[in-house]
Amino acid sequence: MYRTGIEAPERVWWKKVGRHEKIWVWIAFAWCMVLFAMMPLWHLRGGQNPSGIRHRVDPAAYQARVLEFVQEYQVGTDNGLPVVEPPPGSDVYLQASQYAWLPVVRLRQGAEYTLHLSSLDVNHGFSLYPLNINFQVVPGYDYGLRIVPNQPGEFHVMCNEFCGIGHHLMVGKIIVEPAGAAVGGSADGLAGGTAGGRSSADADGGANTGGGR
Ligand SMILES: [Cu+2]
Repeated sequence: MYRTGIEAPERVWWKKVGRHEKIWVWIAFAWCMVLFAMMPLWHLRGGQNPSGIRHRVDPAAYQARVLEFVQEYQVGTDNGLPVVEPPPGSDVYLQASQYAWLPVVRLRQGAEYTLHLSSLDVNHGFSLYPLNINFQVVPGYDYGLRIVPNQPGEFHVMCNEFCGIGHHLMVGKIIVEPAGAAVGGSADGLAGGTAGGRSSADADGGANTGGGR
């Protein structure tokens, strides 16, 4: 017998979707909706948004502000870099450029500061070793993070965004004085052995662990 295209096929000629497959489709759909809802939820309730202010800034103006900050509060030098000790509650200006963090900052445990971060040239990444802190440093933008240092010690500021040939050398320093220690004094003695050979090894470690973004 011949069949032609004019004859209609049987009414239900396809195989119906199985019950289990339907269940899986609904589970997958429900999970997609959960993830979809999590995006705004993370933004609003995740506690991961920057804590402070952010606005546009001209890199030259930012550099000038950093120099002003250094002149106002410099207390010494550390391997040729100015060491700056601003009073509690003040604005702290940290400048990223190829391939240095400027200045070295000395803070007080338990005091609140607004830590400003900006770059003069390309994107850099602020990560505080050995803590798990990570922040983008973008030219043209001033990010002011409200911070309260809660543990004393010397912390290395690593660049974790590949920024050029000298990226691995880009190591800065933040010193946190324990609460109750005497304020002021020279920072020359603080350079010690940490700013030389060891810090470049730290920079390699920081670049490897932080560069995966
Ligand atoms: Cu870098």
